[in-house]
Amino acid sequence: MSDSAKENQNYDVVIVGAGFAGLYMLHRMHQAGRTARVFEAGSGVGGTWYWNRYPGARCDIQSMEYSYSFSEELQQDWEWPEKYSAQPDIEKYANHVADRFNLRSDIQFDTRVSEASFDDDDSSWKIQTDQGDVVTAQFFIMATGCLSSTNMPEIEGMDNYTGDTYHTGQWPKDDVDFTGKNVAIIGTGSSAIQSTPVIAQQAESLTVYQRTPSYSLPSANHPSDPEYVADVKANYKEFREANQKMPAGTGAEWLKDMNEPMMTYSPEEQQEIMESMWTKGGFTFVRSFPDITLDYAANEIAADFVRDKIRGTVEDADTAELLCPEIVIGCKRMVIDSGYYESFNEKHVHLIDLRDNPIEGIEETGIRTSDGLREYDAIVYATGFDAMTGSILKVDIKGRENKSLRDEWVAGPRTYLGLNSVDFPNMFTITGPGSPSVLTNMMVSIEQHVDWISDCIAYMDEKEFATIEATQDAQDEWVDHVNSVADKTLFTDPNCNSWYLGANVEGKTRVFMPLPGYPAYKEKCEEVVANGYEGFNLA
Ligand code: N01
Repeated sequence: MSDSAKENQNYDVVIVGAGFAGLYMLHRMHQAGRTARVFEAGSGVGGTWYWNRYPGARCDIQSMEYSYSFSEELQQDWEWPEKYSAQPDIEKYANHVADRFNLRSDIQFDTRVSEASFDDDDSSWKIQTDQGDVVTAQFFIMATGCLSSTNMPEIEGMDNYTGDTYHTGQWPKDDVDFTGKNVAIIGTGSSAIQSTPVIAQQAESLTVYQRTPSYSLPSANHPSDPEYVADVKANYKEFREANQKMPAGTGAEWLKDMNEPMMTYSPEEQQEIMESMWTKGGFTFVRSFPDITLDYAANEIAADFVRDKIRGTVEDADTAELLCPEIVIGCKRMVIDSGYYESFNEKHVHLIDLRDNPIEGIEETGIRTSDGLREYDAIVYATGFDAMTGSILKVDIKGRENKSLRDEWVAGPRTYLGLNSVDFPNMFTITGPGSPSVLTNMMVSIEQHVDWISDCIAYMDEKEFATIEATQDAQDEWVDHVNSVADKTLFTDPNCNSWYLGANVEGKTRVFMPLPGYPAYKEKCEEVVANGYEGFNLA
């Protein structure tokens, strides 16, 4: 048992994770005068921004939006150096928040929650950690993040490799120096695309192993513009409110002049609009027209536009062609980059396309594909995450009558509002599957969920309810609702194996996990409360 381990300690609330969700949840519990304990596997706060410290890690939501709104003083005081924040600045912010709101003393670091079980007799949760803690709590809250359980592929022979091995999602805290090294990176999602140009600056050679090309959009990142920042800060409340009305809780500013569906414009006008959105940088491009992610014809025109940009950037025509994606644009999370395609114009950066030349195995010195062995000093796995459910199901969670959440979710997660599941009373998932979560600015969704849960706990206290639990009907209807909304989009295209669908993890059931459409979801949550927590049993 660790020095800090607790036995038989009882708390009002146990929170798993000290990322942005866990920190704000703890703050709300402090404000309400409740006892709370946070268990965090890392040695510091920040969650995904603690673990993903790979070279080039950067947020794809603008800094003025990717920050808490709950404290006017905090949002006025904090200065972001860049339009899109780099990982070190976001981690610094998380640490500032932890100190400013006196959160550290209730966070136990280097501690992973291993088991949690609901006791029907006294309506409480028993929580156990890998450090020997055994504590109880009335409420058990998973603030584990949507992208925190890394996905490490099983490739034959990988354990025999004698060089250095890294996963972007579990990057070491000590500086990694690739100077003079021959480096391989496996994967071409956001993490690989962000790290490629930065690793390429150091490494002797960098080889990118691509299985499915991604669509990447230029970030047009730049140092923060003081005039713009002053403007936002002068009207921060209105700025946040405007974003709350957006489908993804972000982008009110650049979408204020939203265009009509693509086909209402001439081909020349379509190109002009896309060019102007492309130049603005970031996700603006996918919002050039409201139907890009809804209509196959519009989608193909937008995809062609990006493919032409790739061909116009990458000098070697064969490499450019290999980098051009074929899938529906936007069915996987769009990537925002700073100089990814340009990297392939450097002589020491190479692309191996795995579609014609698959990996056969990893050997002591390198990676073997069908065309032979290439040797490396280091291999970087940028192979993503067991998203949305991975970290929740890593904990062995048992609800009423010893029912296992792993069993209940074997055919995909089943929740009501992404907040709670039948047979798991008083357990909440912050930005859980079935809520907009990863399809939004996460900060917006985190604050909305934490506020909802905090208000719910206060309500239960006031009315002297001991437990809250989704009803079977409400949960079944909600799961159907999430599926039917997703089916109206191109997210569920059968040729697209995204992590939204769990299709990137071998053996995981293919189900679309987040819910598109933040404002309608938020209204639904408010309506549920207004109707006395409709769809929940309060006992
Ligand atoms: O992971 P991914 P990620 N052999 O799953 C490949 C967020 N994020 O860490 O597509 C060979 O997107 C896999 O290939 P394929 C963001 O939401 C945000 O990059 O399955 N390749 C794919 O290319 C993002 O979407 C930020 O064919 C293998 C890659 O690995 C999410 O995190 C920054 C393989 C994994 O891509 C995940 O991004 C970074 C194998 N066996 C991340 N297994 C920002 O805020 C997997 N791959 C900007």
